[in-house]
Order: sequence, then C-alpha cells, then structure tokens
Amino acid sequence: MAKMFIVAAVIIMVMKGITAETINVGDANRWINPPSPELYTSWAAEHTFAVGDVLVFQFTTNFHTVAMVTEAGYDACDAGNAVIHTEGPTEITLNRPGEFFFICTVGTHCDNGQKFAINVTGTAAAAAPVPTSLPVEPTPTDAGSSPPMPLISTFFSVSFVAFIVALLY
Ligand SMILES: [Cu+2]
Repeated sequence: MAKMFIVAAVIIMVMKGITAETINVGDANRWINPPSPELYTSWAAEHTFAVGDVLVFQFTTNFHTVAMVTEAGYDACDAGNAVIHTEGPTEITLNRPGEFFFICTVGTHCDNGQKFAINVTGTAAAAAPVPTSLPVEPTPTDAGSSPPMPLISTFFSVSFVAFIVALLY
C-alpha cells in the first residue's frame, strides 16, 4: 500500500514539474524599448516555453503594447490586424505548441528590438483545464485502481496527503 502511495506521489511530482509556469518577459528588464537590439532574442534563447505557460509583459499602460503577430509581421514590425494589448501588465497564455511572435507597436520600439519569437513545446491537450463541473461518480468497488482523468484533482489532493503520510514512515 505504501509503495502505491509513493508511486502516486512520484507521479504527482512529475505532474507538478510539467505544470504551467508564469514567465516574466525580459526578466528584470521587463518589456521596454531595449538598449540593445538583442535583448529579447537573448532572453528568449535562455528560456524554454511549454503549452500552458503564461507570458507576463510588464510595462506602463500605453508606453508599450503587445501584439501577437505572424512571422511576416514579426519580420516587418507590422501588427497587421493583430490584437494590440495596451494595458500593462499584459498576460498571454501559450495555448498551443509551435511558434509565437510578439512585438511592441509603439514608435520604433520593434525596430529597436522590442520583439521576440519563441517555439512552444508540448501538446494542446496539456493546457486543457481540468473540468471541475463534471459530476464525480465514485466507484467504490474499484477503489484500488487508478482514478479516471476527470478525478485528477481529487487524485492530486489524495496523493499529496498520501505523499506526506509516506514521508512520515
Ligand atoms: Cu515599446
């Protein structure tokens, strides 16, 4: 029994490891008109991005913007008809795998390097929120087996407690 708890706890820790992260764009520099054109490309190269992660663009409202653009828009510093976020901070969830391109649309900021491209790894399903409104159907006769996916949050809580219990022994 204790072994099962430990296995469950390990699964939970792995799950926690792949849980969405909040990532501050530019780290301490925040989202600025960069002093060097490589600031954000360097920043992006130093980070990894996974589906479900949230990018936080820290800036004073109206001093900068955030637009998620196409690759062509990124190259040309042209937002086209992309949504332009003007309120700081702006948070953008990376909701799919693949390439994302971000620019600031204020003045020559983008030309100065206030832009970056990232490649997001993972699967779209990984970011799907756990449904909380689904009816939970307990299966008492099947208590020993792995719980089905909709019970994942219950599984999480129970396993965490089990992990603590396991630590005590
Ligand atoms: Cu800007």
